[in-house]
Amino acid sequence: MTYTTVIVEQHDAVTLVRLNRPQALNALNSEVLGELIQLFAAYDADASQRCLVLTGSEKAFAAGADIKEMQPKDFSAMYVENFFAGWERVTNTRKPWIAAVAGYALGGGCELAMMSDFILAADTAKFGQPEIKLGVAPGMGGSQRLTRAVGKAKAMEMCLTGRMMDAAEAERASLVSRVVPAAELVDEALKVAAQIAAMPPLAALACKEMVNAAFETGLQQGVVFERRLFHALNATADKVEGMTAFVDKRPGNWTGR
Ligand code: CO8
Repeated sequence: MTYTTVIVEQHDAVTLVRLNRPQALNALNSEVLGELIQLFAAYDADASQRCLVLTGSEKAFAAGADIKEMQPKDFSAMYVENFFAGWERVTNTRKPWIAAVAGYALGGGCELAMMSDFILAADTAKFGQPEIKLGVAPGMGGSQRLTRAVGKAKAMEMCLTGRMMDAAEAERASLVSRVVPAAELVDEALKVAAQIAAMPPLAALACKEMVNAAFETGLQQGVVFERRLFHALNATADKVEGMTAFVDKRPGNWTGR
C-alpha cells in the first residue's frame, strides 16, 4: 500500500507510522483520515505485526484537524457527510498501539493521541484543546477522553481557555505514561512497542479489552468481564506454553493460539 500523508516503516513485528504533512504541522484532513483508517485496518489484519507506534515530527505530532478544510463547511455539510466520524475506526483498533508525541498535539492532534492505548511524550510535547478560539469545541472525543484522563478541573480549564499543557504537567496529570528526552522519543517508543510485540498476542488483546472496559462499565461488571477473559485465556495454547515455560525456566515461544 502506498500512502501520501504518512510514512510507514516496519521494524520486525512493530509498525512505525509517521504523520507527514510538515507544511501544515501534520494537520489532520480527510486524506490523512482515509489513509490512517486503511493503515490501522491493515495493521489489525496482519498477524506478523504486533504493535504500532504513531508519531509526528519534532515540531508537531499534529496541530489539529485541518482548519483550512473545515473553514468553508457549514452545519449541513458537516452533518450530511458525518464529517470525521471515520475516526471511530481508529479507536476500534484491536491490537496495541502507542502515540509517541513530540511538539504540538492540539485539538484533533491531542484527540488522536488520546485514542491510542497510551501516550509516550517527549519533553517538548504540548497538549491542548484550543478549538474554542476558533468558535468551535473538541469534536474527536477530546471532551470525553481528556476528562477521563485528567479529571474535570484540568479538562474544563483546557477546553474553556485553550491553554496548552506541557509534558511535565501531562505526566503529573496521567495524560501520558512517561516523558523521555525528545531525541530519544522514537527509539524509546519502538523499544516499548517491541516489548509488547514479544508478548503472547491473545493476552495482549485481552489486556486492551479489559482496561478499555474500565471506561465503559461499572466496577462490578468490569471485574466480572476481566475474570471471564482471564478464564478464557486458560483455553489458549499460549497459556499452556507460558506457564510450562515458567516452570521449565525458559522463555515462552508464542503461537498466538
Ligand atoms: N490546520 C491547518 N493548517 C495548520 C494547522 C491546522 N490545525 N496548524 C498549523 N497549520 C499550518 C499554518 O497555517 C501554517 O501554514 P502556512 O505556512 O501555509 O501559513 C503552517 O501550518 C505552520 O504553522 P504556523 O506558521 O502557525 O506555525 P507556528 O510555529 O507559528 O505556530 C501553532 C504553531 C501554535 C501550532 C499554530 O500553527 C496553531 O495555532 N495552529 C492551530 C492549532 C489549532 O487551533 N488546532 C485545533 C484545530 S480545530 C480541531 O482540531 C478540531 C478537531 C475536531 C474535529 C472534529 C470533526 C467532527
